[in-house]
Amino acid sequence: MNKVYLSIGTNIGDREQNLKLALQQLEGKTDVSVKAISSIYETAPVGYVDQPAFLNIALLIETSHSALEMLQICQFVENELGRVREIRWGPRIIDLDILLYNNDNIEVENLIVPHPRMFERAFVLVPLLEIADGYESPQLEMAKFSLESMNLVAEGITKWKTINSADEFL
Ligand code: A4P
Ligand code: MG
Repeated sequence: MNKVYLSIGTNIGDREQNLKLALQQLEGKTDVSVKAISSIYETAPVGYVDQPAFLNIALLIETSHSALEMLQICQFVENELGRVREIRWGPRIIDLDILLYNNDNIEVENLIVPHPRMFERAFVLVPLLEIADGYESPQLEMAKFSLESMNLVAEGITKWKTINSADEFL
């Protein structure tokens, strides 16, 4: 089985409901099993700052799908939730990004793993490290190291809701 960490973000509409719908869609896919879900964090927008605050979570998934198949699944879920791509880094109903796929380094035309911007983003690292399954991988070590140098108050990261399990959340 492959271990995949995903990051999910939303800042339009009923944000908590968007997260739930995304999770339900993922759970409904064959061979996708959600093993851990982080708390929900409210986070200040990064990149394009003139937009509402986000809710962000991280998930740990076990799957037999390849990384490219997981990307297709993520994009399918984004489309199902009605995502329209307008401004890069702009407001979105839902964004599903692959953070890590096992310990692999992948660089193909439409997929880069580890996610190229994850190590500089507290809104990714805080939820990820909450559910990180040990620090045996160099990538998680790197995530931990990167987060240590960040000021979470300055980065605008606050815990919005504690989530203990996917079952409880859905
Ligand atoms: N792509 C390449 N690598 C990956 C990967 N590891 N996972 C490609 C997912 N997709 C990957 O993504 C553009 C292309 O990236 C895809 O076609 C895919 O083939 P997109 O989702 O269509 O467009 P985007 O969301 O505008 O780009 P991206 O790269 O997902 O944006 P970012 O960099 O993730 O930024 N601030 C807060 N607080 N919270 C957020 O969640 N999110 C963003 C999005 C900006 N600011 C934010 C947040
Ligand atoms: Mg994306």
